[in-house]
Amino acid sequence: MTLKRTLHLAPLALAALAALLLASTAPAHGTSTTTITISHHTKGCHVWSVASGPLRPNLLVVVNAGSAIKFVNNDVMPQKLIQTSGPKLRLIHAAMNKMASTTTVKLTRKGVYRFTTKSGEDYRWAASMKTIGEDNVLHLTVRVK
Ligand SMILES: [Cu+2]
Repeated sequence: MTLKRTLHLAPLALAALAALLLASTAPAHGTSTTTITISHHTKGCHVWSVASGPLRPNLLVVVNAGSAIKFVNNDVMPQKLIQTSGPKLRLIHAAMNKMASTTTVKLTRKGVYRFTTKSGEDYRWAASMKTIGEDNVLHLTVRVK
């Protein structure tokens, strides 16, 4: 009974959700969402990149206050986002422990924020993947102006 009702309402709910998503992604006053993706790399095991830009262990991003950064973990192991300095943030879902896990950080206060990640063990299906050299420690500096 409940299931039938839910299914019947699904198209409406989807439309409402789509409208919400559109509203929340519209930039206001120069704020935006920057996507930073962690990916697997043979040399150094993992790197990250801003908006599909160059793959590096160290990144610098400058954004306006009120902007957000969305992290996507496409590495073959869990990556936990850790803030090491800057105005204190409450990180939600910081442990990105599945393929394509994400966490979004909203930066409302001006300042310089620094982040790193703590890597976990390779996912079982990726255990045979070989890497060259020491594993990178990822560092990100975000300047919010
Ligand atoms: Cu890795």
